[in-house]
Amino acid sequence: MRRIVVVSNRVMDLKKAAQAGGVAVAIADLFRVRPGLWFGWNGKLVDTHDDPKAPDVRIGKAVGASTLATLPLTPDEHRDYYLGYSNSVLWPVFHNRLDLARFEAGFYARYMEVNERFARGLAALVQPDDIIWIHDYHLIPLGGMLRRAGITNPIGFFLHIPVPPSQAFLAVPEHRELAQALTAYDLVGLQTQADVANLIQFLEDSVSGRILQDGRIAAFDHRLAIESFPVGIDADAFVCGAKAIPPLAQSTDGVQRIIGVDRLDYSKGLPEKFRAFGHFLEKYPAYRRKIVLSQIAPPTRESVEAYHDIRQTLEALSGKINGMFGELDWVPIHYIYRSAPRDRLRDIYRASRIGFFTPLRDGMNLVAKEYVASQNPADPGVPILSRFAGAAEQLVDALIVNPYNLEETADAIKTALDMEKSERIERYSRLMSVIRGYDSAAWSASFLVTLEAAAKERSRAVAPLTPSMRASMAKLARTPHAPIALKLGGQVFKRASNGK
Ligand code: GDG
Repeated sequence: MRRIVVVSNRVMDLKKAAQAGGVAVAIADLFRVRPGLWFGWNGKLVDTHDDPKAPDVRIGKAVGASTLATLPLTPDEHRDYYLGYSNSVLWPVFHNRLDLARFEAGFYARYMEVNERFARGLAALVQPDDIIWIHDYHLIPLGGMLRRAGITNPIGFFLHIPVPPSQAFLAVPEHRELAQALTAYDLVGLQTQADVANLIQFLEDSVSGRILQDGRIAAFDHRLAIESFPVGIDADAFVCGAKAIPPLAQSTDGVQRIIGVDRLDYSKGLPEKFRAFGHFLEKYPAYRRKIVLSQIAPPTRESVEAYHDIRQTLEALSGKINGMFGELDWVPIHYIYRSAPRDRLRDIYRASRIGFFTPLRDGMNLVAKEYVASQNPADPGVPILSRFAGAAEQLVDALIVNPYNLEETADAIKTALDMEKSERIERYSRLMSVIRGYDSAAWSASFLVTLEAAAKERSRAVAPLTPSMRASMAKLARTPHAPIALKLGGQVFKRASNGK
């Protein structure tokens, strides 16, 4: 079996990754079934690199058939590459918040420098048969840099965050360089089909990319495949059947819980969520004392300026709503400014009648999928989901809302609370079939098989698809909820439609 080289900004201990949530879990799971190398920043800062040109890579102890290879950053690199270009330029622009982007001199140069360091370190570790899978916006230029270092292996890139409309992307001063960097990959994977459309439009506008007959994009002298692979979860890790859960502290008979779990990020729409909940209490007074909103909001990127005000805004809003509607024995909003243990999250999801996930923009939103998977099949809760979360493309049986529309969001809370059990069960079953049909294992497997096929296509003149790849592609075509038809090696592999 070919070794998978996963590259991401942050690398963590494989045991800790399984507890961390999000995509770290999927990577840890992938390494359980395939030999792998995980390469990236170890989270440490060093004053200087001994040799500014040397990559400074540390090889960790192998766990099973997998190894971690990490490097530290200097404080300057962390400031300009991570907090600067990655999180003060690309993150806000990709979440369509040009107003929060800080196009500062020096950020991009350091972003390129760190990517060069990653490329030098990784190129020395790549073996001829490896498949290289690079993750996220911190590392867009890395694939092209590896190519220039002579690496001919399949190289794929997956973007976890949304692709903005072309006009917003074009505002980034280095948009041509980023476009060219993206075209160096064999495959670019995105969360949704809307993202695919945005990226193709951007490549047309930025570097005159053209769509070829086989669906790939040609730009410069490269051809790349761009497809959507919606990130899934390990559903079984959340399912607990009909098992009763221990009661939550503060749970009172007759009081229903609405749960929100979001990093404290401006993209997650937390002030809008609190306002919509306040509006619900005002508009539907009969529900007061019968409902609480528990919002878990772990802090994130606190040293980035754009994040400074969110905490204060939320504290003020929750204080205002609690002051306005609360009683001596009922507090409407429980706002928790720290993270909860992963096994506890499942119980909290399950004990909540509504899952409230209303980001203003989100690549996917795994929390919405985790919430559904944790429900009691015999008496499930209802997810309310923003139409601007990538998950809305798949989870069409959630109550889909526009988070900017307080009226609509407040009404969705009422609809969810009033929903008959039979309808809740029907919606839950359809949602679960989507979540199980394309879980985290299907996500990584479909990305990797598509990447291998796309890389073969690059050198098709000399190497046709192998029988085992052909079999994998045919299997992928039968996977429900994996969108888009593939046309590779002169053959069409049409995937099953979304089952709707
Ligand atoms: C990015 C994209 C995309 C959250 N709070 C706690 C906790 N979590 C875990 C959740 C979930 C993960 O973190 C969060 O994933 P999301 O998808 O909701 O959001 P981002 O962190 O913004 O992730 C996003 C994702 O990448 C994957 O591609 O979906 O759009 O922005 O697994 O459970 N885990 C624990 N305590 C918490 O308080 N233990």
